[in-house]
Amino acid sequence: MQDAITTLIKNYDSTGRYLDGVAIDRLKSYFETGTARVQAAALINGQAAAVVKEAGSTLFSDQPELIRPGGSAYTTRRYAACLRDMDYYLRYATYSWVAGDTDVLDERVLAGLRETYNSLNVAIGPTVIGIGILKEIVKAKVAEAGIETSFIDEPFDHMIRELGEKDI
Ligand SMILES: CCC1=C(C)/C(=C/C2=NC(=C\c3[nH]c(/C=C4\NC(=O)[C@H](C)[C@H]4CC)c(C)c3CCC(=O)O)/C(CCC(=O)O)=C2C)NC1=O
Repeated sequence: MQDAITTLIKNYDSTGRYLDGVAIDRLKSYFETGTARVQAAALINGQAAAVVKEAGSTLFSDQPELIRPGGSAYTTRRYAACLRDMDYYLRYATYSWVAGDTDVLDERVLAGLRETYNSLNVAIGPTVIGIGILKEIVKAKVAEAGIETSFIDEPFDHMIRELGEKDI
């Protein structure tokens, strides 16, 4: 698993270069947002269950066919699995803020996920929409707490991009 610093050092080391201006600027901006990243993670950790619940309600009221017979989240087992997945997306997004890198998402969340969803007939389009809903709820809460939000979108956008690449 990589973070902002190990990714950068690996990149420079592989070509035997000293850190240059570009590298220093990147490190500076990571350190400058460091406290805010940790504060945002702590804020969301404290209300993760409520965030997931709200995101689920919004998703199912926007896309009611999901919870009707034949829908991707129909039956309490599938409904619960969907909310659990939303909780995974949220928790790993907080790790990614702290790491300043999306590698943790590739490694722990996205690897093999499309194949799993396809084999279980879980709808990918609505999942992508659900991740977008999580992003908006989280961003509003972080902004409301007076914490900088510049880094909030990155992990959600990464998951949306990677998961939504094909057949939405
Ligand atoms: C930490 C990394 C990680 C992820 C991401 C993960 C996802 C994940 N979601 C699953 C199932 C599922 N995921 C969903 C999700 C949804 N259904 C919908 O209609 C919505 C669109 C969506 C919620 C937004 C559903 C319904 C299932 C159950 C499918 C089934 O077994 O029938 C499964 C199959 C095994 C299981 O049910 O536990 C995995 C592996 N597991 C992991 O360990």
